[in-house]
Amino acid sequence: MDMLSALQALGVTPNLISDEEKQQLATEGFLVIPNLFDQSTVERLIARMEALWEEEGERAGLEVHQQPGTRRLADLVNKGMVFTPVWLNPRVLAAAWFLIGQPFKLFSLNARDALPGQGEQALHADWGPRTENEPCRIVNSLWMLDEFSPTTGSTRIVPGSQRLPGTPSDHLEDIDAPHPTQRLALGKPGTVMIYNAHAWHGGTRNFSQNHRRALHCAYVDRRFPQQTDQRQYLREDTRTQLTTAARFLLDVD
Ligand SMILES: O=C(O)CCC(=O)C(=O)O
Repeated sequence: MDMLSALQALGVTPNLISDEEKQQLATEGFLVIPNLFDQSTVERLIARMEALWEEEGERAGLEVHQQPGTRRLADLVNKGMVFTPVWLNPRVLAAAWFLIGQPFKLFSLNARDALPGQGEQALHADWGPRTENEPCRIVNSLWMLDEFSPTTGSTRIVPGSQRLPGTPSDHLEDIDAPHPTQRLALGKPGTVMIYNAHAWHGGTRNFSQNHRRALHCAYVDRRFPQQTDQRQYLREDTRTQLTTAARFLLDVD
């Protein structure tokens, strides 16, 4: 199978992302889509994630990394078919295809919950130092499962920073400080922010007393390694439930 046939089989067409949305992705580096998934999906995803946090305890997130001030989960591809519509969402795949412009695959599917009073991160990209004019290698999508407001630990992102070479530290004195042009990804549960993950971004502090749970679903140019190597991690019971196109997206056959 090739990329175009896989995308076609998964219901992806270029017009799932409008010209205006493409323009925003190209210039600002991110796009916020409200109501991409409904309340019952939010509830089913949260129920499974909470069960996994309970079950995995101190090991939760270890396949990728743990982070003080947060609860994390990793390799969600193999932890419930409830997550399959997330990593196979046609609109997000259309945006990834538009931005990467090369055959791509799933990079990782993780969860992150910024705990009350914690969760702030330095500005960073989800890639190493960007070389001059390097094309987009990686696209991330952030699935909001709790409300993202200015006080609940929303993600900040610096529009246009996806075009800058190097790392945020090459340009900024203090990568922890608020950036003058940063924007907050805001939305109700069911909202998704898709972003060129070379753009500088980071979690902010959750000033509320509530959870701030999100899924991070990222895609990478096929020529680069996955964060979670599905040739190593794919479980047989997951494999048997996936179509050829879905397996192509995991790069497992
Ligand atoms: O969850 C968020 O707000 C962003 C998290 C993030 O960028 C990261 O963990 O690298």
